Amino acid sequence: MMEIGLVGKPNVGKSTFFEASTLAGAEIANYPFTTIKANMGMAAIRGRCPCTDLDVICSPKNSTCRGGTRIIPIELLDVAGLVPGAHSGKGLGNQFLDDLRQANALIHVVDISGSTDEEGNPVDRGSHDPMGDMEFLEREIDFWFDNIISRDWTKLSRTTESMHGKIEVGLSEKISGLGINVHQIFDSIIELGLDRDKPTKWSEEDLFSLASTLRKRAKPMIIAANKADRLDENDVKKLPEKVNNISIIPTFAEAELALKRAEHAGMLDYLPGEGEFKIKDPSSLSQAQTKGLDRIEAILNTYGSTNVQKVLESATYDLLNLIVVYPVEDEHKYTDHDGRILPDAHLVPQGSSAKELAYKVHTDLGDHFIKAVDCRTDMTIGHDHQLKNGDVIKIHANR
Ligand SMILES: Nc1nc2c(ncn2[C@@H]2O[C@H](COP(=O)(O)OP(=O)(O)O)[C@@H](O)[C@H]2O)c(=O)[nH]1
Ligand SMILES: [Mg+2]
Repeated sequence: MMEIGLVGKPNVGKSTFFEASTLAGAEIANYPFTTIKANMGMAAIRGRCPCTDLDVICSPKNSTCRGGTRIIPIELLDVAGLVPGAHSGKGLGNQFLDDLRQANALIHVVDISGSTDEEGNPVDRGSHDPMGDMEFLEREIDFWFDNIISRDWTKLSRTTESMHGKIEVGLSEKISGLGINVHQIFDSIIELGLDRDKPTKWSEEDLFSLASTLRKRAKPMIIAANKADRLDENDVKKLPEKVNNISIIPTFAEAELALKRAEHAGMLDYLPGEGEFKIKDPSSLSQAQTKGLDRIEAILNTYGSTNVQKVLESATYDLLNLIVVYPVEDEHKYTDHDGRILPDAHLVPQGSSAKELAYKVHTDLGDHFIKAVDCRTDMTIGHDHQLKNGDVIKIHANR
Protein backbone atom coordinates (compact mmCIF):
# COMPACT_ATOMS: atom_id res chain seq x y z
CA MET A 1 0.00 0.00 0.00
CA MET A 2 1.09 3.53 -0.63
CA GLU A 3 2.72 5.19 2.34
CA ILE A 4 3.11 8.89 3.08
CA GLY A 5 5.26 10.24 5.90
CA LEU A 6 4.45 13.39 7.85
CA VAL A 7 7.67 15.19 8.71
CA GLY A 8 8.63 18.47 10.30
CA LYS A 9 9.99 19.97 13.48
CA PRO A 10 8.06 19.50 16.74
CA ASN A 11 4.83 21.38 17.42
CA VAL A 12 3.87 22.33 13.87
CA GLY A 13 0.72 20.18 13.83
CA LYS A 14 1.88 16.81 12.45
CA SER A 15 -0.10 14.79 14.96
CA THR A 16 -3.12 17.04 14.48
CA PHE A 17 -2.87 16.51 10.72
CA PHE A 18 -2.37 12.81 11.31
CA GLU A 19 -5.33 12.43 13.62
CA ALA A 20 -7.55 14.54 11.43
CA SER A 21 -6.64 12.24 8.54
CA THR A 22 -6.92 8.98 10.43
CA LEU A 23 -8.92 9.77 13.54
CA ALA A 24 -6.54 7.46 15.39
CA GLY A 25 -5.32 8.33 18.82
CA ALA A 26 -2.07 10.20 18.20
CA GLU A 27 -1.31 12.40 21.13
CA ILE A 28 -1.81 16.08 20.68
CA ALA A 29 -0.15 18.46 23.03
CA ASN A 30 1.56 21.79 22.96
CA TYR A 31 5.14 20.74 23.70
CA PRO A 32 7.98 19.07 21.78
CA PHE A 33 8.40 15.29 21.54
CA THR A 34 4.88 14.26 22.43
CA THR A 35 5.08 11.55 19.81
CA ILE A 36 7.99 9.30 20.72
CA LYS A 37 7.11 6.26 18.65
CA ALA A 38 6.33 6.45 14.99
CA ASN A 39 2.68 6.24 14.46
CA MET A 40 1.06 4.54 11.51
CA GLY A 41 -2.54 5.04 10.55
CA MET A 42 -4.96 4.69 7.70
CA ALA A 43 -5.87 7.83 5.78
CA ALA A 44 -7.84 7.97 2.54
CA ILE A 45 -7.88 9.72 -0.79
CA ARG A 46 -10.84 10.23 -3.07
CA GLY A 47 -11.26 9.06 -6.63
CA ARG A 48 -14.21 9.01 -9.01
CA CYS A 49 -15.83 5.57 -8.81
CA PRO A 50 -16.68 4.07 -12.23
CA CYS A 51 -20.03 2.87 -10.80
CA THR A 52 -21.78 6.08 -11.91
CA ASP A 53 -20.55 5.92 -15.52
CA LEU A 54 -21.22 2.18 -15.76
CA ASP A 55 -24.60 2.53 -14.07
CA VAL A 56 -24.05 -0.24 -11.55
CA ILE A 57 -24.25 -0.43 -7.79
CA CYS A 58 -20.74 -1.32 -6.65
CA SER A 59 -19.74 -3.54 -3.73
CA PRO A 60 -16.15 -2.48 -2.97
CA LYS A 61 -13.71 -4.68 -1.09
CA ASN A 62 -10.41 -2.81 -0.63
CA SER A 63 -12.04 0.63 -0.49
CA THR A 64 -15.47 2.18 -0.03
CA CYS A 65 -17.81 4.21 -2.18
CA ARG A 66 -19.79 7.21 -1.02
CA GLY A 67 -22.24 8.38 -3.63
CA GLY A 68 -19.94 7.74 -6.58
CA THR A 69 -16.76 8.87 -4.81
CA ARG A 70 -14.33 6.04 -4.16
CA ILE A 71 -12.52 6.35 -0.83
CA ILE A 72 -9.14 4.62 -1.18
CA PRO A 73 -6.99 3.87 1.86
CA ILE A 74 -3.36 4.94 2.10
CA GLU A 75 -0.94 4.60 4.98
CA LEU A 76 0.08 7.68 6.87
CA LEU A 77 3.07 7.84 9.17
CA ASP A 78 3.34 10.43 11.91
CA VAL A 79 7.06 10.84 12.43
CA ALA A 80 8.19 12.41 15.70
CA GLY A 81 9.58 15.93 15.42
CA LEU A 82 12.89 16.46 13.63
CA VAL A 83 15.18 19.25 14.79
CA PRO A 84 18.31 20.68 13.13
CA GLY A 85 21.04 18.07 13.64
CA ALA A 86 18.55 15.19 13.57
CA HIS A 87 20.72 13.19 11.12
CA SER A 88 23.52 13.09 13.68
CA GLY A 89 21.17 11.87 16.37
CA LYS A 90 19.94 15.12 17.88
CA GLY A 91 16.51 14.67 19.49
CA LEU A 92 16.56 10.95 18.58
CA GLY A 93 16.61 12.20 15.00
CA ASN A 94 18.19 9.28 13.21
CA GLN A 95 15.76 6.81 14.78
CA PHE A 96 12.89 8.94 13.53
CA LEU A 97 14.44 9.29 10.10
CA ASP A 98 14.72 5.52 9.81
CA ASP A 99 10.91 5.36 10.05
CA LEU A 100 10.82 7.01 6.64
CA ARG A 101 12.57 4.22 4.77
CA GLN A 102 9.39 2.82 3.27
CA ALA A 103 7.64 6.14 2.64
CA ASN A 104 6.77 6.88 -1.00
CA ALA A 105 6.34 10.60 -0.40
CA LEU A 106 6.66 13.13 2.39
CA ILE A 107 4.37 15.85 3.63
CA HIS A 108 6.48 18.51 5.31
CA VAL A 109 4.26 20.19 7.89
CA VAL A 110 5.42 23.75 8.56
CA ASP A 111 4.08 26.25 11.09
CA ILE A 112 3.47 29.01 8.59
CA SER A 113 2.36 31.40 11.33
CA GLY A 114 5.93 31.48 12.64
CA SER A 115 4.91 30.79 16.23
CA THR A 116 7.37 27.97 16.93
CA ASP A 117 11.17 28.31 16.99
CA GLU A 118 13.49 25.89 15.20
CA GLU A 119 13.32 23.37 18.05
CA GLY A 120 9.55 23.55 18.19
CA ASN A 121 9.16 25.74 21.28
CA PRO A 122 6.24 28.18 21.24
CA VAL A 123 7.29 31.77 20.45
CA ASP A 124 5.43 34.95 19.52
CA ARG A 125 3.53 34.67 16.31
CA GLY A 126 5.59 35.78 13.33
CA SER A 127 8.90 35.79 15.22
CA HIS A 128 10.27 32.69 13.46
CA ASP A 129 10.73 32.58 9.68
CA PRO A 130 9.10 29.37 8.41
CA MET A 131 11.13 29.49 5.17
CA GLY A 132 14.19 28.44 7.18
CA ASP A 133 12.36 25.28 8.26
CA MET A 134 11.86 24.29 4.65
CA GLU A 135 15.60 24.35 4.01
CA PHE A 136 16.69 22.66 7.22
CA LEU A 137 14.37 19.71 6.80
CA GLU A 138 15.49 18.91 3.28
CA ARG A 139 19.09 19.17 4.39
CA GLU A 140 18.53 16.80 7.32
CA ILE A 141 17.03 14.18 5.05
CA ASP A 142 19.87 14.65 2.56
CA PHE A 143 22.39 14.12 5.35
CA TRP A 144 20.54 11.01 6.46
CA PHE A 145 20.72 9.61 2.91
CA ASP A 146 24.36 10.68 2.69
CA ASN A 147 25.20 8.84 5.94
CA ILE A 148 23.70 5.66 4.58
CA ILE A 149 25.46 5.95 1.22
CA SER A 150 28.83 6.97 2.63
CA ARG A 151 29.02 4.17 5.17
CA ASP A 152 31.76 1.75 3.98
CA TRP A 153 31.95 3.67 0.70
CA THR A 154 35.69 3.09 0.27
CA LYS A 155 35.17 -0.64 0.42
CA LEU A 156 32.20 -0.69 -1.95
CA SER A 157 33.79 1.61 -4.53
CA ARG A 158 37.12 -0.26 -4.48
CA THR A 159 35.54 -3.69 -4.79
CA THR A 160 33.24 -2.57 -7.56
CA GLU A 161 36.07 -0.95 -9.50
CA SER A 162 38.45 -3.88 -9.20
CA MET A 163 35.76 -6.37 -10.22
CA HIS A 164 34.58 -4.11 -13.10
CA GLY A 165 31.12 -4.19 -11.51
CA LYS A 166 28.30 -1.72 -11.85
CA ILE A 167 28.34 0.83 -9.07
CA GLU A 168 24.58 1.45 -9.31
CA VAL A 169 23.97 -2.23 -8.61
CA GLY A 170 26.23 -2.26 -5.56
CA LEU A 171 24.63 0.94 -4.33
CA SER A 172 21.10 -0.32 -4.81
CA GLU A 173 21.91 -3.35 -2.65
CA LYS A 174 23.48 -1.12 -0.06
CA ILE A 175 20.50 1.21 0.19
CA SER A 176 17.76 -1.34 -0.40
CA GLY A 177 14.79 -0.49 1.74
CA LEU A 178 14.98 3.23 0.97
CA GLY A 179 12.56 2.80 -1.90
CA ILE A 180 15.05 3.53 -4.69
CA ASN A 181 15.60 1.23 -7.62
CA VAL A 182 18.72 0.64 -9.67
CA HIS A 183 17.40 2.71 -12.61
CA GLN A 184 16.88 5.75 -10.41
CA ILE A 185 20.42 5.40 -9.11
CA PHE A 186 21.79 5.02 -12.63
CA ASP A 187 19.85 8.09 -13.83
CA SER A 188 21.06 10.16 -10.88
CA ILE A 189 24.70 9.22 -11.49
CA ILE A 190 24.37 10.22 -15.15
CA GLU A 191 22.53 13.43 -14.29
CA LEU A 192 25.36 14.46 -11.99
CA GLY A 193 27.97 13.57 -14.59
CA LEU A 194 29.81 11.19 -12.25
CA ASP A 195 32.20 8.67 -13.81
CA ARG A 196 30.52 5.28 -13.36
CA ASP A 197 33.79 3.44 -13.97
CA LYS A 198 35.72 5.37 -11.31
CA PRO A 199 33.59 5.54 -8.13
CA THR A 200 36.79 5.61 -6.01
CA LYS A 201 37.41 9.07 -7.46
CA TRP A 202 34.06 10.48 -6.32
CA SER A 203 34.55 13.18 -3.70
CA GLU A 204 32.57 13.64 -0.50
CA GLU A 205 30.69 16.47 -2.23
CA ASP A 206 29.89 14.15 -5.14
CA LEU A 207 28.43 11.64 -2.71
CA PHE A 208 26.39 14.31 -1.00
CA SER A 209 25.04 15.52 -4.35
CA LEU A 210 24.15 11.94 -5.20
CA ALA A 211 22.39 11.55 -1.83
CA SER A 212 20.44 14.75 -2.42
CA THR A 213 19.45 13.80 -5.97
CA LEU A 214 18.34 10.34 -4.87
CA ARG A 215 16.42 11.76 -1.95
CA LYS A 216 14.44 14.05 -4.25
CA ARG A 217 13.54 11.10 -6.49
CA ALA A 218 12.78 8.63 -3.72
CA LYS A 219 11.04 10.90 -1.23
CA PRO A 220 9.26 13.65 -3.17
CA MET A 221 7.84 16.28 -0.89
CA ILE A 222 4.92 18.64 -0.57
CA ILE A 223 4.59 21.37 2.06
CA ALA A 224 1.54 21.76 4.28
CA ALA A 225 1.73 25.39 5.41
CA ASN A 226 -0.16 24.68 8.60
CA LYS A 227 -1.76 26.96 11.20
CA ALA A 228 -2.73 29.19 8.30
CA ASP A 229 -5.68 30.31 10.45
CA ARG A 230 -3.17 32.31 12.50
CA LEU A 231 -2.22 34.40 9.46
CA ASP A 232 -4.20 37.21 7.86
CA GLU A 233 -6.06 36.18 4.76
CA ASN A 234 -3.88 38.48 2.66
CA ASP A 235 -0.70 36.82 3.91
CA VAL A 236 -2.11 33.38 3.14
CA LYS A 237 -3.01 34.47 -0.38
CA LYS A 238 0.51 35.87 -0.81
CA LEU A 239 2.15 32.50 -0.10
CA PRO A 240 4.16 31.30 -3.10
CA GLU A 241 2.76 28.26 -4.90
CA LYS A 242 6.18 26.67 -4.87
CA VAL A 243 9.52 27.05 -3.12
CA ASN A 244 12.50 25.24 -4.68
CA ASN A 245 10.04 23.41 -6.89
CA ILE A 246 8.11 22.12 -3.87
CA SER A 247 4.38 22.87 -3.81
CA ILE A 248 3.02 24.72 -0.80
CA ILE A 249 -0.60 24.35 0.31
CA PRO A 250 -1.95 26.34 3.27
CA THR A 251 -3.65 23.98 5.75
CA PHE A 252 -5.95 24.18 8.76
CA ALA A 253 -5.29 20.87 10.48
CA GLU A 254 -6.87 21.93 13.76
CA ALA A 255 -10.10 22.92 12.02
CA GLU A 256 -10.14 19.63 10.12
CA LEU A 257 -9.66 17.67 13.32
CA ALA A 258 -12.50 19.58 15.02
CA LEU A 259 -14.81 18.80 12.09
CA LYS A 260 -13.84 15.13 12.06
CA ARG A 261 -14.44 14.81 15.78
CA ALA A 262 -17.79 16.56 15.58
CA GLU A 263 -18.75 14.34 12.68
CA HIS A 264 -17.59 11.29 14.61
CA ALA A 265 -19.70 12.35 17.58
CA GLY A 266 -22.74 12.62 15.33
CA MET A 267 -23.01 16.40 15.67
CA LEU A 268 -22.74 17.18 11.99
CA ASP A 269 -22.47 15.86 8.45
CA TYR A 270 -19.10 16.50 6.88
CA LEU A 271 -17.22 14.83 4.07
CA PRO A 272 -13.44 15.34 4.16
CA GLY A 273 -12.28 17.74 1.50
CA GLU A 274 -15.65 19.44 1.14
CA GLY A 275 -16.20 23.13 1.65
CA GLU A 276 -19.21 22.83 3.92
CA PHE A 277 -20.75 20.91 6.77
CA LYS A 278 -24.25 20.62 8.13
CA ILE A 279 -25.04 20.81 11.83
CA LYS A 280 -27.66 18.21 12.66
CA ASP A 281 -29.31 19.91 15.60
CA PRO A 282 -28.13 23.50 16.11
CA SER A 283 -30.12 23.86 19.34
CA SER A 284 -28.07 21.06 20.98
CA LEU A 285 -24.76 22.93 20.67
CA SER A 286 -23.16 24.93 23.46
CA GLN A 287 -22.27 28.56 22.87
CA ALA A 288 -18.59 27.64 22.67
CA GLN A 289 -19.28 24.91 20.12
CA THR A 290 -21.33 27.26 17.98
CA LYS A 291 -18.59 29.87 18.12
CA GLY A 292 -15.94 27.30 17.20
CA LEU A 293 -17.94 26.01 14.26
CA ASP A 294 -18.60 29.58 13.08
CA ARG A 295 -14.85 30.15 12.95
CA ILE A 296 -14.36 26.97 10.96
CA GLU A 297 -17.18 27.89 8.61
CA ALA A 298 -15.42 31.20 7.94
CA ILE A 299 -12.24 29.27 7.04
CA LEU A 300 -14.14 27.03 4.64
CA ASN A 301 -15.86 30.00 3.05
CA THR A 302 -12.58 31.85 2.57
CA TYR A 303 -10.34 29.00 1.43
CA GLY A 304 -12.74 26.38 0.05
CA SER A 305 -11.66 23.64 2.47
CA THR A 306 -9.25 22.91 5.32
CA ASN A 307 -6.95 21.55 2.60
CA VAL A 308 -5.87 18.51 4.65
CA GLN A 309 -7.52 16.23 2.12
CA LYS A 310 -6.13 18.36 -0.70
CA VAL A 311 -2.57 17.79 0.52
CA LEU A 312 -3.05 14.01 0.71
CA GLU A 313 -4.56 13.92 -2.76
CA SER A 314 -2.00 16.26 -4.25
CA ALA A 315 0.75 14.01 -2.86
CA THR A 316 -0.90 11.01 -4.50
CA TYR A 317 -1.99 12.39 -7.84
CA ASP A 318 0.38 15.31 -8.56
CA LEU A 319 3.55 14.43 -6.70
CA LEU A 320 3.60 10.65 -7.21
CA ASN A 321 1.63 10.75 -10.46
CA LEU A 322 -0.57 7.83 -9.52
CA ILE A 323 -3.83 6.87 -11.18
CA VAL A 324 -6.63 4.62 -9.95
CA VAL A 325 -7.57 1.53 -11.92
CA TYR A 326 -10.12 -1.20 -11.25
CA PRO A 327 -9.20 -4.79 -12.20
CA VAL A 328 -12.20 -7.14 -12.54
CA GLU A 329 -12.68 -10.80 -13.49
CA ASP A 330 -15.95 -10.52 -15.37
CA GLU A 331 -15.68 -7.88 -18.06
CA HIS A 332 -19.44 -7.48 -18.44
CA LYS A 333 -20.59 -7.56 -14.84
CA TYR A 334 -17.38 -5.85 -13.55
CA THR A 335 -17.17 -8.42 -10.77
CA ASP A 336 -14.53 -10.51 -9.02
CA HIS A 337 -14.95 -14.28 -8.47
CA ASP A 338 -17.16 -13.59 -5.47
CA GLY A 339 -19.51 -11.48 -7.55
CA ARG A 340 -18.46 -8.21 -5.96
CA ILE A 341 -18.92 -5.32 -8.37
CA LEU A 342 -15.85 -3.09 -8.93
CA PRO A 343 -14.19 -4.67 -5.89
CA ASP A 344 -10.74 -3.13 -5.82
CA ALA A 345 -9.23 0.24 -6.56
CA HIS A 346 -5.50 0.03 -7.33
CA LEU A 347 -3.13 2.97 -7.26
CA VAL A 348 -0.54 2.59 -10.02
CA PRO A 349 1.97 5.00 -11.57
CA GLN A 350 0.74 6.96 -14.56
CA GLY A 351 2.01 5.19 -17.67
CA SER A 352 1.63 1.71 -16.16
CA SER A 353 0.76 -0.99 -18.65
CA ALA A 354 -1.97 -3.63 -18.43
CA LYS A 355 0.73 -6.20 -17.79
CA GLU A 356 2.17 -4.20 -14.92
CA LEU A 357 -1.29 -4.06 -13.41
CA ALA A 358 -1.54 -7.84 -13.82
CA TYR A 359 1.68 -8.22 -11.82
CA LYS A 360 0.33 -5.92 -9.17
CA VAL A 361 -2.81 -8.03 -8.77
CA HIS A 362 -0.89 -11.30 -8.68
CA THR A 363 2.51 -12.54 -9.89
CA ASP A 364 0.82 -15.50 -11.59
CA LEU A 365 -1.50 -13.20 -13.48
CA GLY A 366 1.50 -11.23 -14.75
CA ASP A 367 3.50 -14.33 -15.65
CA HIS A 368 0.63 -15.81 -17.67
CA PHE A 369 -0.67 -12.57 -19.14
CA ILE A 370 -2.22 -12.92 -22.62
CA LYS A 371 -4.23 -9.75 -23.15
CA ALA A 372 -6.50 -7.35 -21.35
CA VAL A 373 -9.87 -5.80 -22.05
CA ASP A 374 -10.88 -2.22 -21.38
CA CYS A 375 -14.30 -2.93 -19.92
CA ARG A 376 -15.63 0.55 -20.56
CA THR A 377 -15.14 0.20 -24.33
CA ASP A 378 -14.98 -3.60 -24.68
CA MET A 379 -11.73 -3.14 -26.62
CA THR A 380 -8.86 -5.57 -26.35
CA ILE A 381 -5.63 -3.97 -25.23
CA GLY A 382 -2.11 -5.32 -25.45
CA HIS A 383 0.45 -5.87 -22.73
CA ASP A 384 2.11 -2.48 -23.28
CA HIS A 385 -1.09 -0.43 -23.45
CA GLN A 386 -0.92 2.50 -21.04
CA LEU A 387 -3.74 2.60 -18.52
CA LYS A 388 -5.80 5.72 -17.82
CA ASN A 389 -7.22 7.01 -14.57
CA GLY A 390 -10.53 5.25 -13.84
CA ASP A 391 -9.95 2.32 -16.21
CA VAL A 392 -11.85 -0.90 -15.52
CA ILE A 393 -9.67 -3.75 -16.76
CA LYS A 394 -10.18 -7.47 -17.27
CA ILE A 395 -6.94 -9.41 -17.57
CA HIS A 396 -6.88 -12.65 -19.56
CA ALA A 397 -4.20 -15.10 -18.51
CA ASN A 398 -3.13 -18.61 -19.48
CA ARG A 399 -3.79 -21.07 -16.71
N1 LIG B 1 -3.94 27.54 15.18
C1 LIG B 1 -3.66 26.28 14.83
N2 LIG B 1 -3.06 25.47 15.69
C2 LIG B 1 -2.79 24.20 15.30
C3 LIG B 1 -3.11 23.73 14.00
N3 LIG B 1 -2.70 22.44 13.90
C4 LIG B 1 -2.16 22.13 15.08
N4 LIG B 1 -2.22 23.17 15.94
C5 LIG B 1 -1.76 23.22 17.35
O1 LIG B 1 -0.35 23.13 17.40
C6 LIG B 1 0.06 22.42 18.58
C7 LIG B 1 0.98 21.26 18.21
O2 LIG B 1 0.26 20.32 17.45
P1 LIG B 1 0.76 18.81 17.29
O3 LIG B 1 -0.16 18.19 16.30
O4 LIG B 1 0.92 18.13 18.60
O5 LIG B 1 2.21 19.06 16.64
P2 LIG B 1 3.40 18.03 16.30
O6 LIG B 1 4.39 18.13 17.42
O7 LIG B 1 3.97 18.52 15.03
O8 LIG B 1 2.83 16.65 16.19
C8 LIG B 1 -1.23 21.94 19.26
O9 LIG B 1 -1.56 22.87 20.27
C9 LIG B 1 -2.25 22.01 18.13
O10 LIG B 1 -3.55 22.21 18.60
C10 LIG B 1 -3.76 24.63 13.08
O11 LIG B 1 -4.09 24.32 11.93
N5 LIG B 1 -4.00 25.90 13.56
MG1 LIG C 1 3.37 14.95 17.27
